[in-house]
Amino acid sequence: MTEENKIESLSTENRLFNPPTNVPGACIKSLEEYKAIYDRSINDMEGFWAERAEELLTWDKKWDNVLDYDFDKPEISWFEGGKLNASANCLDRHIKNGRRNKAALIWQGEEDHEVKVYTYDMLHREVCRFANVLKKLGVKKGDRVTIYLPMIPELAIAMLACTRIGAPHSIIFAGFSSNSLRDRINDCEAKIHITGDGVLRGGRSIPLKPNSDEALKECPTVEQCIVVPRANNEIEMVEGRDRLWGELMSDPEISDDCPYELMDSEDPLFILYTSGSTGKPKGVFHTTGGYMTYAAHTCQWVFDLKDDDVHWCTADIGWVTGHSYIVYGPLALGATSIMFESVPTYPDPARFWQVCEKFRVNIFYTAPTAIRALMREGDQWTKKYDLSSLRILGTVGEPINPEAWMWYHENIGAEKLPIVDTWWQTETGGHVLSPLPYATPLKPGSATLPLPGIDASIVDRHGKEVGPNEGGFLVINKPWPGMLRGVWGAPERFKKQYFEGFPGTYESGDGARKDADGYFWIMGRVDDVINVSGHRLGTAEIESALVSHHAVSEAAVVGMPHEVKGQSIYAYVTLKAEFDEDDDLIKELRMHVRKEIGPLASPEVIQFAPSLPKTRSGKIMRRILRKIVEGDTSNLGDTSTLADPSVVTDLIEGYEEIM
Ligand code: 6R9
Repeated sequence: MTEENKIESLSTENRLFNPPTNVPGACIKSLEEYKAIYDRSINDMEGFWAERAEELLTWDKKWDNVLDYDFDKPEISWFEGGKLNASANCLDRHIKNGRRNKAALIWQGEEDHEVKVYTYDMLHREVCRFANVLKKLGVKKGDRVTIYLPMIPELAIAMLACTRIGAPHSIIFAGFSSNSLRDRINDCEAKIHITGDGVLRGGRSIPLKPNSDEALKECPTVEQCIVVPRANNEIEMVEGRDRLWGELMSDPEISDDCPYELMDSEDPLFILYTSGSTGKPKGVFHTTGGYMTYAAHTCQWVFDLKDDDVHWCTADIGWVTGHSYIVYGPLALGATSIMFESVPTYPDPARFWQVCEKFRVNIFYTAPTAIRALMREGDQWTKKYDLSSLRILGTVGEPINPEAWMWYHENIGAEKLPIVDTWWQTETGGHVLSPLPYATPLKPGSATLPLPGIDASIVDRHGKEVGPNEGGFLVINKPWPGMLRGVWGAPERFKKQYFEGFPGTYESGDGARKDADGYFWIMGRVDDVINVSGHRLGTAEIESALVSHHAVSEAAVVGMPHEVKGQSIYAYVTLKAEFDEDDDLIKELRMHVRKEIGPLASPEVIQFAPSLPKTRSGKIMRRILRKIVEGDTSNLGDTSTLADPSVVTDLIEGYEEIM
């Protein structure tokens, strides 16, 4: 029986893949080099980060103090006294240093022929113009602007324009409902709201403006609403409140030049609401100097990003991944970043690979959910295009099941490319646990080692470090520049959520174990742990055992109330396209899990599900699945953040048929 304060691990994964080492020009060339840098970064944390901040960013005034912090209060401040501007770091300095005509953003629209390329100079001009528009509308340093747009260039332009004038932006996924939108706008008390007429997604057109209109009825702080046409929808303009982007931008009074605001290192840069929880949204906020240092630092080392690389992160900018690895990280480094409007399966499941070939993509970063979805469609799609430009692959968002990792490795990585499985959170600002592509030996399913500057541990409920392969709570012992500085307007919540559980450390909320080589294996959210007869099991290992069966493409497990065991395992399973749902397969899957990781983990019930409830960023919402198996469907919490709320109705029907 597991001790009450730990999580039991059943995993048997032990494949190892060595990276190419001593690659000429690589940022970090070997495991030894990583270890030396890591040790230094922990022993001389301030010295390490001061060097990185100096090297990566242009500061208008250097800081007085590298770090001040107290996790008990909590208060964290990096590079106090330093002055800089994020948009100047992403644009102005590149224009002066020879990248003026380099592609900054390549926008690939929903249809293949829709491409827009913005050079650094062009992007700078658009950003300055829109910054001037915002100023003309009365936006001042410190005012908040909410952005609710599809993946179109105006989204990146608007966010950089906000940072240029020191107005924190809060981007809200264009998939969120009017209620979610309203709550977020009110929570940050936005002055200006930017919206679109609609979203194009996989051949469908989804209206957006009506959601904004509905929300704004109850948002007293919003003075003006700016509308960007994209989907050819008819736009109903509210007199006195609504303005069209194009009209504002073509105003002859608007200049191409907008001097940037000098920001203090600790001035807020943006607020981003974390999705998926019930109750009041949580506005995680980041500040200028630390976040920018961290985004640039991780983008450079984890992707080994070089000047002539084409970097493609497939995330939506409404998710933190898009903030850090489509916009702020790549642009701070002067790279070329692709912004993709569409979905992986439109017009067919080869879209990602076709876009990789088309733009000769070097670094490709996506989510396990996308990999599993494409794996489900079969291998034939990956073979249609030339993927030889790819150099580094990455994943983020959920634990990648070893089988999905192997599929990615074999079909996209030609069995040789490094895969960086990056573990991090909205709150961490950038990657925290991750391989370095030319240094770290890889184990499928492990986010491997902490990045330099990160002091992470696995502890039991009392904060005591656990032994090798014992599961526990993942905490971070020291601050890092990219960590959140607060929950907007809710200092008590900030303290309670992240610093009270394990005093003196940052609490991530994830369960994990560290193996004998010091590799981290994420076991899932601590809230999702399943307690079977006193054995506390993480979701990730059981799901991975299911996905390792050749018929399965995706699985989600939750705890179902059980008279004797306390909880038993209820599994939702999505099959690959060519397999049929039948009772024999259910038996086979149970046996398979039993064989892979043991009888304890064998699911009591298996329900076939053509799709699973996911957030817009592709995370399985186990909270909803748990409610279903607890028979508590009257109160599913906020389901409006789901990518497709109708999935839930199907699952409830399926559950009722079985039980
Ligand atoms: C960047 C992002 C954070 C949560 C995090 C964890 C899960 C993210 C992961 C991963 C295993 C990885 N997560 N990356 N789990 N391996 N490589 O996703 O931010 O939306 O705030 O989610 O996502 O559970 O705590 P966010």
